[in-house]
Amino acid sequence: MTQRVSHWVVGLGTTGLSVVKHLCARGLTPAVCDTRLTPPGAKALARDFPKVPLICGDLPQQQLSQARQIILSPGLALSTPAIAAAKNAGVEVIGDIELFARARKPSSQLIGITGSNGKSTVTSLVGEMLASAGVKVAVGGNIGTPALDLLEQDADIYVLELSSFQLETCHSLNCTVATILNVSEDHLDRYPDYAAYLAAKRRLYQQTQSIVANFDDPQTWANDASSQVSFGLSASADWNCVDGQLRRGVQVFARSESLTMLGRHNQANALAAMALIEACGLELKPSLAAMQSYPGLEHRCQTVATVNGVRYVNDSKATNVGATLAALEGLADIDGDLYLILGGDSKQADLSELAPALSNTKAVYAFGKDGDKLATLSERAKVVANLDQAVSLCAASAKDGDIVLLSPACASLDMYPNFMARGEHFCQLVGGLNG
Ligand code: UMA
Ligand code: ADP
Repeated sequence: MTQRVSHWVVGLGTTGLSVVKHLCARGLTPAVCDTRLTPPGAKALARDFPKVPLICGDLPQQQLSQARQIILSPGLALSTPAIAAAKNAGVEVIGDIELFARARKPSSQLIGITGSNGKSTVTSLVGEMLASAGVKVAVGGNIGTPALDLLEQDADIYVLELSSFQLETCHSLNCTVATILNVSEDHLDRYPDYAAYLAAKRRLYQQTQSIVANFDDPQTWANDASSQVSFGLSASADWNCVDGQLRRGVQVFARSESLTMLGRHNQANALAAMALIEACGLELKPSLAAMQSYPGLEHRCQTVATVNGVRYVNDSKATNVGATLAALEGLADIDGDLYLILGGDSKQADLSELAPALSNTKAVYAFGKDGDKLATLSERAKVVANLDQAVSLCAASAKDGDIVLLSPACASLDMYPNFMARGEHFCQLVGGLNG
């Protein structure tokens, strides 16, 4: 490629493809590069955008440094040498979310949702609640549909799930309301330290008109806490849960037992969703039935089956310690014994916070890359070869009234393509047990 290219799209996954589509629709012809030899979007690019060149393997550092703009996919860090060099040379480096912010119609409202856990649940819950109230709503971002693809829908409100990676490369979102649901250790394989991860999340608050914060997690508070609306499980939060009632101040909106979603953390998620909708200036009443009947998303604390009286729960999306702690807390009151399956890649997290919670379990089975580390957390923990062995050992010991919980506290990528595949494997193994 001899001609100087003004726009480079770096990364050709779902984000990269959506960026190419967006730029081409505006009459630009970008070039694309990806460090992977066969990036997932390569076939679609050749089919739909045959004039867009693609370089795979080493990033073309010299050409990137001569670009006008680089649109970086979230899977690649800003510190990637070729990207850092281009930035130092004065090239604008942004992500797909920044492009979305610049292109959305000014009259639309935007709800931005980040946090270590609960993002997808709250994002889809808010989407369902708004849709049931007749609002034209589009839901996407880190949850799956790339933000730029949402522009094809004529929405009045956009609801975006935003990862810390996406927040690193945007600065002009201008959300109507934004929330950081909670922050606990995650992605420490990508950040130099926890402070850097938290700082990436907090960038969201510089790009919003109003803030919904978690009363129980000061890391999520606005710099000027008097300007925020809070949600939390204590009476002191603006949106609170007292005596089994979900309330705004003392006004009751629903009973917590009316929620289909299980666990205390999902009560907090419902409060956050109501606070976000209120901040858009909308009545909540038309959305409450949808909130109550919302079943939650697959692979998040989901009962898969009950076999011989033993309940099997799939929480494969628990890819960090905070999510597994929430699941264990949610199941703390069961009458029977709890068997826990942990395992995968901890992403260099400090796992020690899990240790006290393991005292409530009957047995813990750990597998995968960090199986050995996980097994040192409790005397009840044993290393096993894989999920198959973990499920069969649980099934051999568990009795009527017990629970077997897959809540790995780790990413799945050491053994599975993604957390969905891990959760489906668990469902399959449970399906194969003799009832
Ligand atoms: N990669 C390379 N070389 C490249 C580009 C990417 O090796 O040149 C690798 C990355 O390190 C990563 C993988 O390829 O492991 C995917 O990266 P990507 O940027 O191509 O990802 P997309 O397919 O565009 O998907 C991204 C989000 N993925 C990530 O941030 C890693 C998706 O979130 C998101 O749904 C999608 O954009 C649409 O917005 C997934 C995710 O795992 C669910 N997110 C992380 C999380 O939730 O913990 C942040
Ligand atoms: P995210 O998109 O942030 O990963 P999800 O809604 O997909 O969040 O849930 C991921 C994991 O976190 C699941 O194991 C789920 O049970 C758990 N979880 C959901 N909401 C919360 C919360 N508010 N606090 C802690 N854990 C949560």
